[in-house]
Amino acid sequence: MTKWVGAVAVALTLGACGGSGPGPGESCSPSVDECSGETICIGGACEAAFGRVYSITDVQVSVPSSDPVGDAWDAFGGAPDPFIVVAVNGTPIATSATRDDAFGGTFFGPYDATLIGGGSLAIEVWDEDVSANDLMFTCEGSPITASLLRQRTLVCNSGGFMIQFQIDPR
Ligand SMILES: [Ca+2]
Ligand SMILES: [Ca+2]
Repeated sequence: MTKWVGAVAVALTLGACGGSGPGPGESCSPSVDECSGETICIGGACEAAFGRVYSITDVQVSVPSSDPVGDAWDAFGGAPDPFIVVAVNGTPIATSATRDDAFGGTFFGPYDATLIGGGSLAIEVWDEDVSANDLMFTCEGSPITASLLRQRTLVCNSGGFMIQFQIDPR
């Protein structure tokens, strides 16, 4: 099965970049997080972004009506049966329930992930099959950076595949 790997695309929600935002311990707003470096806005102050737990919620998935080769996802023209796997640094840490016969849906979570500097975060979308499950696509930040985490909402979108999810420091 073809594995499509997309980069995490940054949603265009940050204000003007290039200035130096607040640094460690300085005040900030999580709604427009302009913390700088490896910090993220938590409780009104810029805190270390890594070595902490993030909660992933509201994972919205959609997949195209056929696989990358143009075939139906399931035998006899059937729709896929998607579930997601959250992986940190290449290790699966959470698996969702499966949605039967659906070209997408929302996986609410929360899925908790402890992120480290230079580490990776991936959300894989699988099609549950009778024999072997098919990996449909992967949305990955490798590395997952503080600037991505400050967005709070991350999106991968390519070739008819889409994942959008919320990620917040706990
Ligand atoms: Ca299938
Ligand atoms: Ca099916």
